[in-house]
Amino acid sequence: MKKKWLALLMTAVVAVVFAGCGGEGGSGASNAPADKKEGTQLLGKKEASIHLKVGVTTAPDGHYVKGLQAMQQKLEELSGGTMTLDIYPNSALGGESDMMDAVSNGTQDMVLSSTGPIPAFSKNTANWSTLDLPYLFENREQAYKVFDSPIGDGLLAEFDGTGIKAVGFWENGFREVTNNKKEIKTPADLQGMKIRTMENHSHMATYAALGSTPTAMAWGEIFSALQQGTVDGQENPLAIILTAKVYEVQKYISMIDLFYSPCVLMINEGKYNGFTDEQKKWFDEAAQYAKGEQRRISQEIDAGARAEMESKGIIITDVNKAEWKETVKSVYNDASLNIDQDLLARIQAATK
Ligand code: EAX
Repeated sequence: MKKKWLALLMTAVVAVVFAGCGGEGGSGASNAPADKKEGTQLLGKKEASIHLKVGVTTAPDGHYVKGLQAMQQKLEELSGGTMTLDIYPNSALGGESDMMDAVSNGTQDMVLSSTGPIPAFSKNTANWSTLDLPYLFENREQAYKVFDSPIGDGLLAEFDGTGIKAVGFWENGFREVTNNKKEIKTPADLQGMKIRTMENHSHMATYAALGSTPTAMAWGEIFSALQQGTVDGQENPLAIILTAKVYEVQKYISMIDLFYSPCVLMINEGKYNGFTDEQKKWFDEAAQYAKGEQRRISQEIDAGARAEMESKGIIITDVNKAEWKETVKSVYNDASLNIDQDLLARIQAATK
């Protein structure tokens, strides 16, 4: 009899110990502090009365999420803990195109999206194809100068009436091309390669002009596509290639800096308009602060990414960008891209 009680007691002790560990789905998880991860979500303070659900396609330790965490913290500070962000990385809420639709119809509060799906989103945003032209910006300073100017404000205002309020331009970065076959030094090396691009006509036209076969798909599909050979390569900033661990399936990176890619913070228009004036002030201030933080974090990750990946055996190649610029300049005359020549002229004047 005594042994049976002892066995029952031991079982009870073991059950209590495991429950307290709070693993991903363990009973302890429900006791985890609200601002700790649950799955891959990065949830704001449970006590907040307003939780804004924001999705990204990027990894939890990437520059998109870290910028949103800076906004989450600042918003909690400014609002006295009454407002916060619940952050969903890794395409948990879908691809960028899906999430833009969800924010527009109000089934999702916010998204931080690259410009990939924007040109197709609404007739109001036809201008955005212009932003994704190759070699439009030589460096970050030129990009920030344009996006933080009345030119950028005018582009954000194009979303008015679409169900989305476009809040600000954050940073994705200069996009480099990767593949698993060989070093790419000149456009000729890309001939015949299938390259995954964003769902973006300017990017697709550019990779076609380089002699490759552009294949548009949502970011969440990239790993299976690379592993199945549906595509030979992809293109993204080093910060994405590093933090999404693309280098684990792509041996070669060529520093072509083909596009400067911003990303855009968006909130459902009705959700924002429903805030009190004070809540709008807190939200706007937190978003403005986080934009600077996110750009700084992007630069930090980018600065260390090359050395980190080269230390893992990745072959990173510098190219003669003049040759690449010459090869893709025809894209600027591609009538199918609906390029806004006036906007292009204003951007080029601002970056002189
Ligand atoms: O927005 O789809 C892409 O390649 C984007 O750069 C990525 O999802 C981050």
